[in-house]
Amino acid sequence: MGVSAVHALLRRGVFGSAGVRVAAGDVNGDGVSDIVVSVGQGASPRVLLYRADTRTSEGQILWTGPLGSGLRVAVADLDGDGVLDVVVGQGKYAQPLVRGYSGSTFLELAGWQPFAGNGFLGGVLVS
Ligand SMILES: [Ca+2]
Ligand SMILES: [Ca+2]
Repeated sequence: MGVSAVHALLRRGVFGSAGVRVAAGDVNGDGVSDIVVSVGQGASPRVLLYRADTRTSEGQILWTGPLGSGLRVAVADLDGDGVLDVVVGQGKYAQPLVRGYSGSTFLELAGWQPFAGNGFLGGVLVS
């Protein structure tokens, strides 16, 4: 799946009208960049991973957030294995959560709650 394929999904309205955030990087270690797309604030916040090796228009769902919160995405090597992982931050009006996922196994690698306990609902940016 390349950028043009994601663009085609956007044109078809697959992600609704809430807007999307995109991060790119090789998250399964095959040397080819993959694309992570999160749906912005709106009806169905979720994070989809489009790996280049699967060549499918159906992204792997990594996280579905609470209604209306929106999700932000980035890539970083969270476990130090030399392969980028997917990082997701929960947006405004929900608890500030950050989670990390393996792009190879799709399993959650890490999860933490910055600003816990102070009622902060301003959203978490990840980069
Ligand atoms: Ca890859
Ligand atoms: Ca890693």
